[in-house]
Amino acid sequence: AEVFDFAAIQEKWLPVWEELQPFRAGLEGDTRPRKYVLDMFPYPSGDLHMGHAEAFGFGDIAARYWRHQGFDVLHPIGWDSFGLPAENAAIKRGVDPRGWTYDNIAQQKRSFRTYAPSFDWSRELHTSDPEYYKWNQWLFLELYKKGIAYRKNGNVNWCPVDLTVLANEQVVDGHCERCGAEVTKKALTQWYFRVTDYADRLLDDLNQLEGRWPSKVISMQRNWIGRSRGADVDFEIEGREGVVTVFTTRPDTLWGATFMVVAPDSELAAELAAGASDEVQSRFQEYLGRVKAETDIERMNSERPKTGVFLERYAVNPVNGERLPIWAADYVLADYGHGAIMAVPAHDQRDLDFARAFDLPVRVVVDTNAPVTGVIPVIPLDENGDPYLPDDAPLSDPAETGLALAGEGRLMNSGPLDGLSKVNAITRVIELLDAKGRGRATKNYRLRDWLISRQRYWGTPIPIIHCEACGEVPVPEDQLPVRLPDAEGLDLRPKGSSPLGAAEDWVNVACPNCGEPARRDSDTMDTFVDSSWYYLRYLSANDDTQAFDPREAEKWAPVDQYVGGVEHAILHLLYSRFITKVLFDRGYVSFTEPFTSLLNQGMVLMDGSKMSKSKGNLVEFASELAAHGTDALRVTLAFAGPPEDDIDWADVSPTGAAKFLARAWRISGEVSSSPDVEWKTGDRALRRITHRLLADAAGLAEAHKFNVLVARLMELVNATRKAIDSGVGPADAAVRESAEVTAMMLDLFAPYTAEDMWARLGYEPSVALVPWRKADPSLLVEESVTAVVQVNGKVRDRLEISPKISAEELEALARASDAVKRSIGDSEIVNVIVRAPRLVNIATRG
Ligand code: ANZ
Ligand code: ZN
Repeated sequence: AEVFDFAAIQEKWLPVWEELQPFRAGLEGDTRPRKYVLDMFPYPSGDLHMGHAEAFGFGDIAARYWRHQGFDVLHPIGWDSFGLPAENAAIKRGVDPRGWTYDNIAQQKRSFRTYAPSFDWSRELHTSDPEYYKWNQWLFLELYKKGIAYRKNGNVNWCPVDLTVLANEQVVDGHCERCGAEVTKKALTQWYFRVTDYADRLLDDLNQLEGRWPSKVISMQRNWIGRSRGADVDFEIEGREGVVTVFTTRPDTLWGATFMVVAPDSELAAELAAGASDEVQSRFQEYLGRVKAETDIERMNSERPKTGVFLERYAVNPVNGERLPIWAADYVLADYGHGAIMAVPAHDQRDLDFARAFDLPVRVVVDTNAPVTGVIPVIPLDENGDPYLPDDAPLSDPAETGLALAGEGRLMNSGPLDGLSKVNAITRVIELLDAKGRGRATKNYRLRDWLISRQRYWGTPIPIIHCEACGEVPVPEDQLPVRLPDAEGLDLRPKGSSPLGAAEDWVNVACPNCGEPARRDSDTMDTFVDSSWYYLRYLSANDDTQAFDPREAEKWAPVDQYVGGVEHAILHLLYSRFITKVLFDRGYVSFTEPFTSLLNQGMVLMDGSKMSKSKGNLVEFASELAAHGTDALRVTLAFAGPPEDDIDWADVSPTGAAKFLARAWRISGEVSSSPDVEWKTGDRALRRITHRLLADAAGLAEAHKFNVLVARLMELVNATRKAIDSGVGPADAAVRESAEVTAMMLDLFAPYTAEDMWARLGYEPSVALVPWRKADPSLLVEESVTAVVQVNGKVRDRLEISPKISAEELEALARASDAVKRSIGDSEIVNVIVRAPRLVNIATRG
């Protein structure tokens, strides 16, 4: 047989594509409808890895598919090239972070060139270019003008080893995500973006994304924003002017409050302690010292034994005048709600644990055994979250059982609320408090403002000048960009203040306002700022007059299909959504969500675990690419399973993929009819298979069932092979038709092979621009048969297939079925019996 030499084919077509530039988008006069397909841009740490191969492979399938469907597809590429790894490499190896970064970009570009995603290279961007970060600074100033960017002194997560501020999500179980050191708190003046002002919109607009984003990502965003509804209630403190406000989600339990707890690290605690006895004061100071070393995560851990200090002061319950002792305890956080709570031990587990530890009273005010009917029917849940039917058993006593009565019920021991259901009692008590001016309905969020300043070198300088007389002065727009000074001569080692502060020539400037000596802000921006709006910069990547052209945004944005890892499920997506809303409010864009549809690819694993150098199980992209070539690698990744699932490299077969490609390619060389054959003279059985695939392929591609599409292409190639060998022969029109359709569809997964097939079939490049063929309905009515797929004897799926299907094809289709995969789960396949075309039985173990 003819030798399929993937390397020769790659070498042949790369220069042709580079000459043709078939993937330039938005050319003048192009009237096609538009699609914007975007992959999360890579970070240039070393060469591309298998994760990139997978993600960019999927993104490219989408981009190529839409092009075949007649769209002008924008599929750009750039680099997220600021950030800590460059700086750490610089510190470790004494190299220049700039040089390190751009060398890596060059390496990744070389790999991309061979891997051949259909990028529009004319829009390439790097966030570390002054041409990019100039607009990052512009964006900062836009936010600053609106009061959305502001500076405040706060306690920040601090890594004592990396000597840097960490965002909440970089703290994993109280430890630094990067180095594993225990995270502490440090008081620093920092820049923030007021993302909390957008909390409601960030939450409510998630509804628009339902069904288009993975539901897991949507719920992670919801939890991160963490809205709770409840009430603020004002308490007076004996011997003190003014009120202390607490946030509660259960104002209905106000009559059950038996003490108050304040966060030890709040101003209120310090003030109250200052008025207490010397002994309490010193106990409080000692306790505060311990609490400061704790992380929020530890403090929120409900399993920890409760600790606290009684402050010898009393609050007054606004509804019944009762005196409530005030304690300082670490389970109340300073920066959630108001940093103080009313404790209702009978109905809140943390309060109950505390009350039992310090022998404080417990008063039941909700009869959780009373049936609740009424406007909203409520089914009570037991401690496992299962519904149970209330019985007549007496109420258990939380003080004795240690179990708070958190469920639904009717109010008791609560004056005017007695007998009401929880829901109605909440409404009623808020009315009562409102009338007295002692409380009001309110909402609270877990979301915090976005801390954007970093005391590091390799990032966008913050465009602010600090002047003794004028205060914070924004750098005038015509002086942007504020360029990053050379790293040479600067000590980049982390020390808690920015290395830029030592760049004397750079940091000392005249105040733009009064002309007196002033200093530049020496912090740089979190790189999540860079990536929050890059999708817009691609639209005007070469425009040096504006960040992006709103008219281009109108044409292309929002992104139709975004592809990237689930590790960005929270922050990158949240911040992009936030910045998009800010730009919407400022009139720069006409949409409020940046990414219409999102695909999270799974991970590439090895023997079931994450690949890493240290484990010695790293599958290198470069060596796989060299060994199997672009197309076999891409087909392997697409065929391995649904794109959302993890791929275990130990279970896949690039050699199998290469054999399939060779089979398809050989057919294109055997076709002996000319391009002007009449399709309708072709063999009907083969044409049926071709047209059934044409009928299904669009649906499969749009539902991201790429693995099934590949399996169907394999079926078509095998059927064509059989037709050639079994008398239909290579001159039959159906053989040409099948080969052409194969080339067109193979372009999604194997662009080189597809292009070469296309040329062998007598056409000009590029197959990437060939319009999608339409299925002929008269060929779709066919005697198909139903194959039954069983797993361990149980029917799991039924497949409509050709009666002529081969055993291997049937087995491949059966293994690609979602239902079958689900039922196999993690178990090992020990035997597969195939009786084509009727039955596949898969036996598993474990
Ligand atoms: C009284 C009460 C009674 C509460 C009851 C709950 C159950 P989420 O849902 O997370 O928003 N809380 C308020 N501020 C706090 C803080 N700074 N640190 C720790 N806990 C705080 O939780 C709201 C509830 O958490 C509030 O409602 C308050 O306790 C507590 F049967 O008030 B609750
Ligand atoms: Zn000044």
